Amino acid sequence: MNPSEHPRKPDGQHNTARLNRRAVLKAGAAAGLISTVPWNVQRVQATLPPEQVKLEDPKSNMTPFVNPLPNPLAEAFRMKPGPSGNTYDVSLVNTTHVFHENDGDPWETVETDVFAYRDNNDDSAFGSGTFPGKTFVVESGKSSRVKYTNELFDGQFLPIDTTVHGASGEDKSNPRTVTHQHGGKTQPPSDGNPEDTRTPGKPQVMQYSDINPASTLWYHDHALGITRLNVYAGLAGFYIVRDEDEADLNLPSGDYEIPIVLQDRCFDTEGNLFYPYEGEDVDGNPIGTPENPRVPLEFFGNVSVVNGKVWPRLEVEPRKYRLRFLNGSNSRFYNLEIQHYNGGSGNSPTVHQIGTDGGFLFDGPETLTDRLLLAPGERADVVVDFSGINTGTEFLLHNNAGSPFKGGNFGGDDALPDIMLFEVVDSSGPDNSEVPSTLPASFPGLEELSEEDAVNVRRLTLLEGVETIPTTDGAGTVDRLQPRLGVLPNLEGQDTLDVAELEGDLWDDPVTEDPKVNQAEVWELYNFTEDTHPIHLHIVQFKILGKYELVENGGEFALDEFGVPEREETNLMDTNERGPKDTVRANPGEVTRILVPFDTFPGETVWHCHILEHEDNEMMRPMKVGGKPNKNK
Ligand SMILES: [Cu+2]
Repeated sequence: MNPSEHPRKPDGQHNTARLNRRAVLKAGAAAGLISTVPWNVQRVQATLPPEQVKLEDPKSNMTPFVNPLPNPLAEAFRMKPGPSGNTYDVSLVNTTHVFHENDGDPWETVETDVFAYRDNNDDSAFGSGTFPGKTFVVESGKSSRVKYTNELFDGQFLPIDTTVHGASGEDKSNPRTVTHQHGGKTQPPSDGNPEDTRTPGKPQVMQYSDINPASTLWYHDHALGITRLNVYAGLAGFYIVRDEDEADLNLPSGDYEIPIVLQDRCFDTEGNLFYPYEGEDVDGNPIGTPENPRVPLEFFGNVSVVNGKVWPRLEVEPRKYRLRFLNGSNSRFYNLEIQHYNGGSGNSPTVHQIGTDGGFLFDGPETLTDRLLLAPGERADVVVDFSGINTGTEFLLHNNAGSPFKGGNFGGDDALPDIMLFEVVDSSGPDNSEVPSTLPASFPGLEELSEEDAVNVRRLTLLEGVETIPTTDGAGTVDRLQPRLGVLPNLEGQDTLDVAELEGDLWDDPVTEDPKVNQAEVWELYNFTEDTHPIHLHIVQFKILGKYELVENGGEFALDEFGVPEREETNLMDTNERGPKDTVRANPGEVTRILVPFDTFPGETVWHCHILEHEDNEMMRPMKVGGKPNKNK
């Protein structure tokens, strides 16, 4: 279908300009001319209204479950290396993306301003920038080099809060960017440090060692104070590592292996991406104006966008599929189940989880009897077996995680329940793939690594502080909540802990986490807030030791004779968390204990909450591997 036949409604100059641009792209691609088109003169100025109106009933404009789900591992969707085979040339660009297309809908074609990674080695229209970004597919052990050039000359169209760290009014016309390889054991200069940013016109070369084993990594923007906006606008994609152990497993492959990135978005009444300009003060009153935006505490969208498409649909044969789930949302958690749609009945597919963030499960495949819970940043590698299911049967990928997620709030009105649809179609041939009975050790030694191997225990805190910021008219000040990390102080001699006395540390405070390379440490994450926070450590893969409820005493947390918070004995971690991890859900009122082998590269990097609204407002700390001497316990 030619998009110009179905202009997005309402019609207007804005819309026409976009469609013209897309037509130019298509014509250029057909003529093989894309690489010679001077991109800087094709720019379409963002003409967003000063105050956007959020679309409250998106399903009335966009019929769900009609957009085919793209496969980010399809040949056209892969980032193309240059002639040497391991160098990539990528530009970060303003472009447009079709989120939804359906003849007869009030919005037949939703074509929207986005940020995208453009593949400069791909002359096809597909190379001009996709949402999500094209997929890197690399072999473990072979290093690669990526040049990322910021070409976001049209600026940022989403509301910037200039009161959070790193952000300024300059980001509107000259948005900073830096690309982080999430989950990679990466040399810190190429890790994507939030302060190592580039402005439009500037390139940044990243050297990836790619020593990770077969795993579902991803890449996304990480610019200090505007990460949530850059990622929301489109700067995220898959980074798939392959190895021989994985190839020997005979897992579903080709068309039957599909990475799936779950994101939630809002649109405005014109079809633009909508991101709120309002946050709230400590009393819950809205703060922020279109001219002086304030970051929300979290962002939750009312539209499910999967692999860049609104409420998509995937036709599946009655056979096994390998689905690599990534929660790429800003704040939303997903608790997923594949359930019969529209009152259907009969067999349901079996779901076998084989991998976590950084590789295969330690204990072999696990057949899930419960839902699959994923926090922002987490991945799950699963084999879904649709065999024996009748043609025509439809299944909904259903979510029941509340927002904000507090560890156990399921099934409320604040979930985004509908994610995507599976429809079983006729088989095209036999399924020779397998669910393996055992899985290779992704990181030999990680499973066996024990607490006794650790040189120390760091006791770290997750807190809610209060910060004072200027009112939007500049005439006064207002207090708002600020999520923070910190170090648990020495509390020896106290019986209880009054959380209000803890202040935590800010991004600019001196480094306190200073592990040494090739030493293991236990990190205890004490979550004294009311929400679950996904804590992400850069450049490592760790294992979770356990999650334990903290003992409360008269409304305060009880301390033992050494001043350490007391914990219950029951380990609350899930069995499918036993695998290589780089992001862990730290639940409220619990201590989450992880064992981190810093068998990585020395240098300065970061750890943070992967709720992007938290990360952008101080819930992030520097970490220096191999820096200051360790104080052994
Ligand atoms: Cu958080």
